[in-house]
Amino acid sequence: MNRFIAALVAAFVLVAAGQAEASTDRKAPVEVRVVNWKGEILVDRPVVAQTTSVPTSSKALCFGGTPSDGSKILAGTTALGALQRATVGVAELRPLLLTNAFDFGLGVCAVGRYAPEGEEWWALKVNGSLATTGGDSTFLEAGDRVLWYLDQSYSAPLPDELRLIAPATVRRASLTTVRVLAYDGEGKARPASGAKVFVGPVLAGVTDSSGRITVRVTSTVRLVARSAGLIPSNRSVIELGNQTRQQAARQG
Ligand code: B12
Repeated sequence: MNRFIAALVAAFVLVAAGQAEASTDRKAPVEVRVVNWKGEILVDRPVVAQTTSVPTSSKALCFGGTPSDGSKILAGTTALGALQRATVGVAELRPLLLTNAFDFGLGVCAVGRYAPEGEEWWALKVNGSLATTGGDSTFLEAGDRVLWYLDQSYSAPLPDELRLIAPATVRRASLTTVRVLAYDGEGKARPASGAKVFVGPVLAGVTDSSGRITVRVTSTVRLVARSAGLIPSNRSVIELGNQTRQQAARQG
């Protein structure tokens, strides 16, 4: 009997721990990038997205229909809510111009001063795949990677999206191998060979046929990968563990 109670208590503790972890996860950030077809990275930051209010506008006519001025509360963590929060404090990306003219959800016409002209349009990708629902009904999990991309033309296929994978920290100044992948619209990844990898503003070199390149890390650095005609990668930071500890020791 005692064993039965002990098992019951253990099971309860496990469930409670699982729930605590799940609720922590909900507060964990998603990664939001806003990029245009000229290759400008307008935002790349983690966001703790939660219930968010967004404006709608009678001037949001990019999809046609008859939108109206108002606002909508987006419950939970959505790709549109994440965009709204990621652009806080970035004057050129505010406000969002959103249409509510369609019963299946909100559409993004403009992100601040980035308003599509001609055949341009704002596309939404999550974890490399084109979303099949609008931003307000695309729900996110902790750690998801959201890309809002101002594409040059809806008549041409969307360019592949680069992703740079690097260790978050290295223990000492060293040569470090990073990898670059290219995702198509369906989220299928392939090695991105011939991609240029920049360490800060400096070109470190070009990836090999497996998408890899070795870079020298002597301090905390920020990397980005670019390739003509493709969507530039996330900005990836590699921290130098030693330096962080030394700095902490000096400050302490
Ligand atoms: C053409 C099209 C587009 C074009 C529209 C512009 C143009 N000049 O043609 C472009 C490429 C811009 C587009 C974009 C997107 N689209 Co679209 N699109 C369509 C498509 C294939 C045809 C629409 C159409 O012409 N209907 C005929 C006309 C006469 O009817 P209409 O009501 O006036 O059509 C308008 C609306 O559909 C509106 N529209 C189109 N897409 C979307 C998406 C959202 C979220 C909203 C609010 C409005 C909207 O634009 C149309 C014409 O201007 C439909 C699929 C379908 N067969 O309906 C998908 C469809 C409407 N799109 C869809 C989606 C998901 C998107 C994107 C979110 C994709 C993405 N991952 O980025 C984006 C919108 C992102 C944003 N900025 O908010 C979904 C919507 C599903 C849902 N329940 O949310 C559909 C149903 C496709 C699907 N997955 O099955 N789209």
